[in-house]
Amino acid sequence: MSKTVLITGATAGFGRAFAERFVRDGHRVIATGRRRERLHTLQAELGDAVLPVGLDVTDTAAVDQLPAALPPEWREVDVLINNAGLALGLNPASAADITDWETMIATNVSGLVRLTRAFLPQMVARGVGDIVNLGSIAGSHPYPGGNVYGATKAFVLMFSRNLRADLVGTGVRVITIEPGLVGGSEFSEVRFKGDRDRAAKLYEGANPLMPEDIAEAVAWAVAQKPHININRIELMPVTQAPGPLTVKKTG
Ligand code: NDP
Ligand code: 8X3
Repeated sequence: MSKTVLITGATAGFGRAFAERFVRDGHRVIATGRRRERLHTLQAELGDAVLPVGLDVTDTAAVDQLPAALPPEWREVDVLINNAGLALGLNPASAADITDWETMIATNVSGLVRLTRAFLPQMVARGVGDIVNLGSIAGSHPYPGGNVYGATKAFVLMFSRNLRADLVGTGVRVITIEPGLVGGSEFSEVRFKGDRDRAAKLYEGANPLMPEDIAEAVAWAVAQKPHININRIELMPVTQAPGPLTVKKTG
């Protein structure tokens, strides 16, 4: 059955791969993001199954008004993919840029929460719907410089788990996807403020996951029978594993 899938951050990386995958699987996609020209290119490539909608998830009024602003035939969103997000900087907390922290919280936490709140009522009323939230391994595995980024993703995980507690019995499902190192997106270029060489070095020889791999996981989770909720998927490349605890000896 064809579903209507709303994706935040569909202009690059995972979001774009999700759009391609869901359209290929016969679904309709509301593709959102700030870079509107990219959304129109996506529609030109994928056809009328894509509705491009410019949206900054930190624009609270635009998010609140979005459900009613959609064309009537696109308003029943079956799958909301809260994907828009970013890491800014990798400095230790004492040297981090406070505005970077605020931007990550506004996007990864407040934006995601607000989108969810905007679309949940119609899902609960219809007794069906999927909220797919993009967490990260950074939400459960701390690393130097991960400070606020990791904390926003820990929020995403616990918010998702609490949503499950609220939504039990409604038919609405909540799925958290927690990827590790994934190449082929703009994530590190954004984190390193446009330093493409530094970003590229991170993936060199690492055989990272790719956005299509994350799309495969999301498509699989959403395609499960209605009585199955895939709570969490944590996935990493085979080349990645958690590190040991550190002890800095003083003498
Ligand atoms: P990209 O940088 O390639 O894509 C991020 C997307 O988010 C872009 O489409 C961007 O669109 C959008 N976005 C950013 N800020 C806003 C905003 N204020 N309003 C609306 N859209 C916004 O990153 P990825 O595809 O790699 O990351 C997608 C998600 O996955 C993020 O939440 C990230 O934290 C998470 N993740 C990424 C991993 C990785 O290694 N790549 C691993 C684990 C999780 P635009 O600028 O046009 O608005
Ligand atoms: C992105 C993965 O390890 O760079 O969420 O934080 S990591």
